[in-house]
Amino acid sequence: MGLEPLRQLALDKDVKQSSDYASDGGFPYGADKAADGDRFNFSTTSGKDAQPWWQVDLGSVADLERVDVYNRSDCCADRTKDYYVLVSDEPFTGTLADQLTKPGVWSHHETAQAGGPTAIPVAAHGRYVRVWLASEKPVELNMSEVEVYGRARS
Ligand SMILES: [Ca+2]
Repeated sequence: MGLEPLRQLALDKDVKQSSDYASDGGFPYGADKAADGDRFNFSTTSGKDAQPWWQVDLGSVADLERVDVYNRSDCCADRTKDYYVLVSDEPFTGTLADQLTKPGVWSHHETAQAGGPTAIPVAAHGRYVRVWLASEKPVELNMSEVEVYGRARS
């Protein structure tokens, strides 16, 4: 039995974010914009919540190797810094602090501003991947894409 191939598992999967940025003329900055394969659009939270987050449900548990976080590239990249990437088999519940002490939750803290991309090595299995800003002050979380590389379990 060989290894399953390494794939980008987040594309077009179920996503959500802690809040949505309201704008005139429709809603162009939904959570789906960070998992649609287009690095020129972006997702944005409302800017009114502290510790905003974005997450993807991969649909099933996979063995993960890397998460690539692509920051928004046209503006406002300084918002996406000092963040955690979390991986879990189970849905996330509670606060960021709760998750960081919860058994079975893998986490990585990245202090630097996200790049294009920032590649985060992951050594964990999981179904849910969340990017969570640590900021206690309300701020927008904006990202152009989050790519999750791993191997499906056969
Ligand atoms: Ca995108």
